[in-house]
Amino acid sequence: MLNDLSKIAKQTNSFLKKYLNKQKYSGLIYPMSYGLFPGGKKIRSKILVDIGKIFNVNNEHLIIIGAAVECIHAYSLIHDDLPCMDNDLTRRGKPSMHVKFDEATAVLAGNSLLALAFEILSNKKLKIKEKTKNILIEKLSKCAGHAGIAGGQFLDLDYEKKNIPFKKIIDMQLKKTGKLFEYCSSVPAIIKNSNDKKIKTFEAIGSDLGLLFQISDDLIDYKGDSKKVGKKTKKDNKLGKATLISLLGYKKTVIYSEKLREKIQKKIMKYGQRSKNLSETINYILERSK
Ligand code: GRG
Repeated sequence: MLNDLSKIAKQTNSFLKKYLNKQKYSGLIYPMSYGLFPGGKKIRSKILVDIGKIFNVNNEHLIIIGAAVECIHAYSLIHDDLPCMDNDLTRRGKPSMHVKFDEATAVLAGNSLLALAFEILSNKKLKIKEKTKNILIEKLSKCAGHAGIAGGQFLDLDYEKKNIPFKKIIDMQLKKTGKLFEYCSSVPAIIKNSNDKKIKTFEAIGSDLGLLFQISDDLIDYKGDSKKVGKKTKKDNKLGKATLISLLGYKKTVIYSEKLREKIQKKIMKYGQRSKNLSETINYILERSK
């Protein structure tokens, strides 16, 4: 298990619990909590914190931004499981949101988590410069929308049971999964007011990390240890999903993922000891699929 992943997960959950407790009561608070807790690994927050270490960013800020990202991520999983999307009955080791409640509740709790993410980012608890905050809010909106996660999911569904070429599969995965990783990887550079070149460098590292994570997720689905991931596996093949495995086969996909890992490790090597945690996270992402 990765060094401080569970510590980051605890800090993120603790922030989110306190934040939800302070909300005015509504019938959606319970379903929203169901979608957030105990929650998943918090790998996106971990990447924020790891890269925050390279830039020496205040951890408290990163936990709050990570909490916002985790709300969007939780939302995407709730909608991903809906019958009109991937129709999954289990998530994070328990019944999916629409199974536990109903479809309308899953749609509305998901939407509420998306809104909550932006409420958290714009809240005064996040004590960073207003100008930086605006940049972070604008960037996260773009990552979540049609050019990001929602657009990627649209392609994922559109590509089912079709022969999709390599470039299009990668583009879809970079949107569906890569965009949130890209976001998390660039936040520390943005907070430190780095130049565009540096921000772009870390966005590219994030895209690669997201792609690596998605490929690893696909490999796990292919190998099929459902206990390990808390959701049904061997689903991609049944649904006719366009993945690197469906295009290249299992072995070639493993080779591709190993090369991608090497590429990212090389890129971060120059940060020396400060990138040690990130380097461990990169290895963890791929080791999970073995
Ligand atoms: C606009 C946010 C938004 C969503 C609407 C439904 C949808 C469009 C997008 C779904 C995108 C999706 C499900 C991508 C898959 C990403 C992925 C590999 C998820 C698994 O992430 P983990 O393993 O999950 O980090 P845990 O449970 O650990 O948090």
